[in-house]
Amino acid sequence: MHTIFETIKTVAFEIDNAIKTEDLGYSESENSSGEDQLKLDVQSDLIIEKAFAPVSVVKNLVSEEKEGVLELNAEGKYTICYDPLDGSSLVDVNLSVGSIFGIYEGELKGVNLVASAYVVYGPRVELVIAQKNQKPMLYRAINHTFKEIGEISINEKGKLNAPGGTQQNWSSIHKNFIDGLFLQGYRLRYSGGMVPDLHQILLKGGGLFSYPGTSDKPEGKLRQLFEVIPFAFMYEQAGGQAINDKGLRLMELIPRHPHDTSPCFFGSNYEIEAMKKAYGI
Ligand code: FDP
Repeated sequence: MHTIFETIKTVAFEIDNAIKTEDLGYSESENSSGEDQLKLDVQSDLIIEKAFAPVSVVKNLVSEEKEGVLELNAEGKYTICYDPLDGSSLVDVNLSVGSIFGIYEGELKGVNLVASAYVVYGPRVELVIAQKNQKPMLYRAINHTFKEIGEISINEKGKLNAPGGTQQNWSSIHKNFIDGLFLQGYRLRYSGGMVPDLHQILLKGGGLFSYPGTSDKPEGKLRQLFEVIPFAFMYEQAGGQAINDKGLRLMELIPRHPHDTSPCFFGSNYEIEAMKKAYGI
């Protein structure tokens, strides 16, 4: 596992360098979810693929940018599911973006995730690694080395509210719930980048990030293997909760296809309990 984390540190610097120096145009291909691929997405994907190819414990790679599974080492133990550059459309307006990694052992489902990590490319580059029975650890890039900053713990109740999805397509239950949080004094914090938005809630002590099922996207937008399950693990390890709209722990999701999505709610205990009440689950 140590080699995997060290490789993530290396790719973080390479992707950060690509963000700061490369062309921001669109490539000629679409990704598996039918979105136009930015050149930076494709490049970040290649950086990760190249870096993991010689890592013998890695059996397979599954990328948000690719259809299917890429086999690396038949004898390897882990499959890494990753989103190389999440929120990449925010690069051209100079907002923060990120990379997300879920490390699975065995079949690709929530309960088989053994560790997760994400990198935030913002004014600073930060990395968070979560492992079993430990609080997530925050690292910050200083002089081209990741320095350990400290463990991340989420409070029982926070102050921030990050509601995803197009509001006109929300259910009335969801709208009432989100409005109710604002009426209690919660502040809106939503950039449109899942990594910085969830990172902010974790580091500011708590709150809620939601991406519900909507009338146009009943299964939500965020992908289970690359986005939802890795962050669910982070939030649970930090002392928070992560569930879907039926009250199922996101860690119990079993994707049928690598690109399956799920409605998702990540937060402190108070906000998740309030959500369960509002949804009647
Ligand atoms: P993006 O499409 O820019 O890659 O991964 C999907 C994602 O970004 C998340 O990072 C982000 O939280 C979400 O989509 C934003 O979606 P909405 O604009 O629909 O709120």
